[in-house]
Amino acid sequence: MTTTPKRYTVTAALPYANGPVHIGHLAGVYLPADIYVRYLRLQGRDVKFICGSDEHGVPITIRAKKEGITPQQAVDKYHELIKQSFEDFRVSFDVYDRTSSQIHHETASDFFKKLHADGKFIEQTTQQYYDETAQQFLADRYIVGTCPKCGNENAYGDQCESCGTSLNATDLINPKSTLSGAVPVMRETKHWYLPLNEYEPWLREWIVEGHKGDWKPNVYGQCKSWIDQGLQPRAVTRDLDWGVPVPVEGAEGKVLYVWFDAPIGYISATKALTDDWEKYWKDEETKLVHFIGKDNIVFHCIIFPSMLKAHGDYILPDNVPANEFLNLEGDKISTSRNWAVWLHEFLQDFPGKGDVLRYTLCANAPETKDNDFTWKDYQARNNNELLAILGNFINRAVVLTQKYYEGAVPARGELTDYDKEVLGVLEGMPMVIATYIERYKFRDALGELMNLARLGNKYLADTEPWKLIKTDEERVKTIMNIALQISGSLAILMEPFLPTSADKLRSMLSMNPAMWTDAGSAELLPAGHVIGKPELLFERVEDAAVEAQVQKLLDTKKANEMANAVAEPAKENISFEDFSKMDIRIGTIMEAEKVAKTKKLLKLKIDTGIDQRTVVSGIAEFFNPEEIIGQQVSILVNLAPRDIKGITSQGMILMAENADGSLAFVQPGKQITNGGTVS
Ligand code: B3M
Ligand code: ZN
Repeated sequence: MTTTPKRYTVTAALPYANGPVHIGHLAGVYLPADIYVRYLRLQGRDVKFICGSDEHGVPITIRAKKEGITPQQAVDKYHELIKQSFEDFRVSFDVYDRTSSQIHHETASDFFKKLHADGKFIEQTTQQYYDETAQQFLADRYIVGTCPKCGNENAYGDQCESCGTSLNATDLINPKSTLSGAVPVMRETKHWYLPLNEYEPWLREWIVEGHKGDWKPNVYGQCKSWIDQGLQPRAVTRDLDWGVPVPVEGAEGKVLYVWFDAPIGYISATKALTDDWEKYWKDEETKLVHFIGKDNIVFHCIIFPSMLKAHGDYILPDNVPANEFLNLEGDKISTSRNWAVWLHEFLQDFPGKGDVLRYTLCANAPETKDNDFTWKDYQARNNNELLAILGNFINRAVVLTQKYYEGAVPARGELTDYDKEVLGVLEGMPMVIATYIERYKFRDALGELMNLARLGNKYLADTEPWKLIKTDEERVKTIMNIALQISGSLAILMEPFLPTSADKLRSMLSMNPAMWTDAGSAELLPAGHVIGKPELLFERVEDAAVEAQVQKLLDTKKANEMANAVAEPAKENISFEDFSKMDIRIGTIMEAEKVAKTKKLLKLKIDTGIDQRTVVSGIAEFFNPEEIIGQQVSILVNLAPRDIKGITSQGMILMAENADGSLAFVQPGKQITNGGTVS
């Protein structure tokens, strides 16, 4: 579409209601979508921003089982949590619905019925894994086994998370049901398939020919490779008891495949929003844009469009600007490993700082490749950019206006070449930023916004009104007028990116609601307009705050290591005679001191009941000498003496090693007389 479309339908992927949302979701999908929509609204375009919770499918049933609750209870809990996080981060959906709603069940059901009645499906009976203990067919995610590619023993029936290979359940070596642990058997089951192969020529024409150079290279490339590999019929039903029941005869116990019903959720949510929904889905003059993460590309570019095409009444997406993934401190974000910054937790730790996270995530968005979020970068973006550039400029402009003119915008006098140059850049800025946004280049758009703030800063630094005020009051009026026009434009142009700060700035400048095209004007804040009092837009992020977050992640890493620790295999058998050669006693530590010039060694004096003797032990990294005096320990007393750093060590203290490498004494469960034997 080259001309301005009549209206827009913008969707953001429906998050599974099986857990809270994290920074990866925000950076990849919801933030770019929100920036785009807020921008369109400022342009006065007719737009509906659609989202909701994806409440069906195996991810939900797995989660519910894990928490010991019903699927309905699980989706109720996470739907609310997710919805709240989006509100808190000011993601401005027109509707946030859910796929367990009545209206969605009807819409999805009707969609299936129409395709069924029109003969768009093929029916096929196949053999599928069945768990005889749990008495149910096993979805791919309910089967684990050894990955044929990399040997990972915990690969799922659809994918190995270790090497990333996508799998069929039948590829797994030694498959096991995660429901009961049973070895699954094969059973016959009937399903409905969408023959994607029949849509191949059309998909090739529509995407490979039609959207070349228009869709993002990562999206286009993935689609092309799917199509080039040849498409197969795809089952759109499942043997599962959670979801939209398959609305035809002979389908008892079967539901629609979650990837069949979920995208229809966009349509149902629009219905829930407005009676006028049809024009947002059926009028060719509507531009449909899907914001998603890269793992959803095939569903939004191949499968859903084929469904829409099969149905016949609907428009197709104009673009699917999918993003790559965001990593966290160098590691893949993972819900199961709790390796994430959860949105609701972020706001508990940084109340009112939603914009700072929005800024960091947009400035570092994974638009063309996977990117990494680090707390150091978060701090630097806040302190060196938001605070030092944007906040500083606004603060100077507002404070000086209050100081010199009691808040009234002064009139401009004669313009220098420099003034004209600055006003020229200002005038062009809305267009520059708009062009980037319309091409889904949100990082670049934000970069230009900051360039405008940089320009404002430089203009004040170069012209130094605070010095000039003593010698040339007239000139200062012009300078401050220009600085205020830049400030006003910033308030408008930053709204898509930093909505809360934009609200603050607009109220600081006492501005009326304005449109995108009002920005850039040299008359935005007319002479005589009275602005409000200065307020700080941003605050410094201190070292301690980000260090605490890094520590939280280190704790998570440690907890994961402990949870995943596998005990070493047992050593070879020994005889009782071998064992009884060891003379192990209980003794008490009498003295302890560090061995000079070493990191790990402590010199201990132990009362073994037999004697008092010296033992050198490599435990200094885990114990302070003062703290262990008086403690009872187990000591092997007949180990041949050894010289360690010039000290003769007589015996060895028994230690237990934790999965993280930390050490603990092997101690008696109650006080034992020194010299008591351990056997
Ligand atoms: N719930 C998958 C995901 O959250 C899925 C998206 C549905 S969009 C129609 O990645
Ligand atoms: Zn693998």
